Amino acid sequence: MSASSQAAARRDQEIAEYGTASAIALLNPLLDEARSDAFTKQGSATVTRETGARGPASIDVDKNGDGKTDTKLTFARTGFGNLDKVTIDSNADNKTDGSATATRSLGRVQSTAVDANGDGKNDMKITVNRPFFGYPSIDVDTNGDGKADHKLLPDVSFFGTLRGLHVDLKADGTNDGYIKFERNGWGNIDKMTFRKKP
Ligand SMILES: [Ca+2]
Ligand SMILES: [Ca+2]
Ligand SMILES: [Ca+2]
Ligand SMILES: [Ca+2]
Repeated sequence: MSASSQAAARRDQEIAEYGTASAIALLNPLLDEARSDAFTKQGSATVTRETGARGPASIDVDKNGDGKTDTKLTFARTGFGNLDKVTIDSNADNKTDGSATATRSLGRVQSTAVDANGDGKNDMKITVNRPFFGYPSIDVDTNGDGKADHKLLPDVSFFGTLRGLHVDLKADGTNDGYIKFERNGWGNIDKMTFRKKP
């Protein structure tokens, strides 16, 4: 693989995996905030990775910015390192409440079916859109009609690095929130912070 196609593969994986995690864990607080129309404290999510791995092993989400974890996501991978399943502990009591199962093609995540409350019914489908030109984005369908109700759009730097995701809460073309990625010295995503407004 050339350096530029390696960078593109990395960006694709980051958008797919951190976008999926963001949709599961971060969209709700942003939606709540949009509904209440009151600006509360900024939330954040802390990423843990296995040594040498690019994608997350687990993500601890502090939805309201009070320093306490509210939701935990744990990522299971195939032997090839591809995302397989996400376990959701929605109230951080170390008991599983739901899960999300990824569908892949050629190792890349295409979509993820989310059963957020563990009742066996899917509550949300997260799809990675890969246009012919431009960067991948994330569609979130919460009512099973095949149309996106929320969208996450990549914010890519001039040099091609993924800086974060714009959140279009109503999928109406207006960005209502922003999820910022913070990276460590090796360029891996360590932390995500989210706020209302683009
Ligand atoms: Ca909290
Ligand atoms: Ca739980
Ligand atoms: Ca469900
Ligand atoms: Ca829909």
